[in-house]
Parts: sequence; structure tokens; C-alpha cells
Amino acid sequence: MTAELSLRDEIQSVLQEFRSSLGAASTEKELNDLRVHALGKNGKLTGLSKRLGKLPADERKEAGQLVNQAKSEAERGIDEKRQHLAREALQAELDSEWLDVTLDSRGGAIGNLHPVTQIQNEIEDVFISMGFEVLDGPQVETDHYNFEALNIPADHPARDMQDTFYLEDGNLLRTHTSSIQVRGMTHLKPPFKIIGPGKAFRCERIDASHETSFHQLEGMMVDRDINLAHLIYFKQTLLSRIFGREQVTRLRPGYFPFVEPGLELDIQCQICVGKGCAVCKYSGWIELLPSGMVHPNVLRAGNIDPEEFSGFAFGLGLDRLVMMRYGIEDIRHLHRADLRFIEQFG
Ligand code: 2NL
Repeated sequence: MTAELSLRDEIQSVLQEFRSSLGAASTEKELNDLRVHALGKNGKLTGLSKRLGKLPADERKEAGQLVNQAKSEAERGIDEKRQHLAREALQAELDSEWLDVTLDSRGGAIGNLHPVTQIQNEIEDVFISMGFEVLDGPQVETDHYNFEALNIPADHPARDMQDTFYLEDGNLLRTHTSSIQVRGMTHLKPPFKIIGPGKAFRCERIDASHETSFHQLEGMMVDRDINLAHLIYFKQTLLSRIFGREQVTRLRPGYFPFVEPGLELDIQCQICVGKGCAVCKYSGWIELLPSGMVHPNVLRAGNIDPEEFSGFAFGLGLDRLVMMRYGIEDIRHLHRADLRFIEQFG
């Protein structure tokens, strides 16, 4: 009788202690400690179970039930408290991250592309529609891709006019986007039609029409029996697509080391319609599109046999084109990253 009573009392006191600890527990760790303390291998309730065996048989049954009830109350209590803590943590997180999705937005500023990027995209679209591929290439180039392969050896006078920025390892900032096309020629098998738009660099004295970095878009077509007639057709198509109507143009011979023969295409000055003004330096014409038939040495440098294939190539200065289209008098506006300027082209 005494043994049963004392076990009953002990169960009650263990349970009481357990309940108050459970009420006080506020973290996962405290709950785990409590579980070990009550139900672990050396836990208090576990200890009580172990003593059941020593009770007389007639007392064992009732005492066993009491211990088991206590154990399941402890299990359930810990589980419920754990769920309660998890709900509380979630609610606290939701409260702290609350946001009102019905609030008006601040009306984010939607930017616009730079006018040079816009014109580059437009011209790319014109050439893509004629079956050209758009290539890219590195702005830091080797002497080979920028000069040697373009028929401009180290002692060529053209190098004086294309002074640029050199890196300590001998590489340089490309002086034209032609290097993109040289890389293209060495990787593609003719026939192909490619354009290479991008930035180019020169060591210039900066003024209203010269900058140390500028934008070009060059193109080339290589196939069997390509001749000047193909070149002139593509030029004319390009111009009427850019300006929206046929332009009065003239062709004259021009010299570039990487073409033979070389051509300059001028368009009639839009400002004075050929009469002569400050913009066209009183000539009535504006140089727009240098071009020519790719020089056999350049074809060879691109692993193309000039006996079998020929091609035309051309260059377009994008900054100049933007300036003409919008009547911008100073190239430096294009490089200033001044939003008051760029926003006008949105
Ligand atoms: C310029 C560029 C021209 C080309 C560029 C070219 C490119 C290769 C082969 C042959 Cl890979 N030609 N591009 C052709 C003719 C003129 O002008 O800087 N003009 C001011």
C-alpha cells in the first residue's frame, strides 16, 4: 500500500514539475531538454517505469496505467507546445513582413535606350531582314586582328591615323569594328553575310566631332562572283531604309588599306540640300558610307581563297548618323551620360 501510494505521489509531483516547465518553455531547445529530462533514458518518468517491476503484482497494473498516462500526457504536451511555438514564430514572421499590396506604386521611372543603341538596333534589323548575321568581338584586340590581317603592317602610314591605347601586354583597344569581321571570316565558311556593330577607340584630341571612343557598324558579304553591283544595291537599300526615302548620293573613289577598289559614298547635305553650309563644310555633300571590295590579302588572312571567292565590305559611323538624324552639333553629348540629354530620345 505504502509503495503504491508513494509511487502515485511521485508521479503526481513529477507531472506537476513537468507541467510548470512545459508552461515556461519558450524555445525548441527548452522543449528538447524537457523531453530528455522526463522521457529520456535517465528521465524521471522512465525511472518510474523501471520501478514498476519491483511492485507486488496486484499493485503493478494500476501503477503501470498511471505511469503510462503520465508519459502520454508528457508526449502530447511537448508535441502541442512545439506546434504552438511554430505557429507563434510564423505569425511573428508574417507580422514583421507584412506589406500592403493594395498601396499605389510610386510610378517607377521607365528609362529609354541611348540614341546610338536605338540606331544600332534599327540598322541591325535592316540587315537581319536581308539575311545578315550579327557578330560580336572583343574590344581589347591583338595587333593581328586589328591591323596585320587588315593589310596594315607595322610600317604602314595608316597606323598613324589610327593611334590607339595600348596595354602593357601589347594588345590594344580596337580602332575599328573590322576586327570583328576578321574573326568572323576565320570561323565562317563562305558564302556568308555578316555585320559587326560595336565600340571602337582612338587616341584623339577631343573636339565637337572627335571622341576617344565611338561606335561603328561594319558589314561584309562573301560569296562567289560578288562585285560592286551587289555593294551598290545593298548600300542603296540601307540608305532608303534608314532615312525612309531615296537619298541623292554620289560615289567616288576612296582609299582604305583593306579594300581594293575602295569607294566613298556621300549623301546630299540634308541641312542645305546641296547648296553648301557649315555642316557640310560648304561642299553640299556629307561622307556617310565608306566601302569597297575586300582586298585579296585580307581574304587570305581570313583563310578564304581570293581565286574562288570575293566580297564587299563597308563601314558606318553610328555617332555621326545619330548627330545627322537629330541635328546634334557636338559628339561629346553622346558620351556624357547626362539624363537630360538621353531622355529626349525616349
Ligand atoms: C572606316 C571603315 C570601311 C571596311 C570599312 C572592311 C572590313 C574588312 C575587310 C574589308 Cl574585315 N573592309 N571594312 C571597308 C571599307 C571601308 O570603312 O573606318 N571608315 C572611316
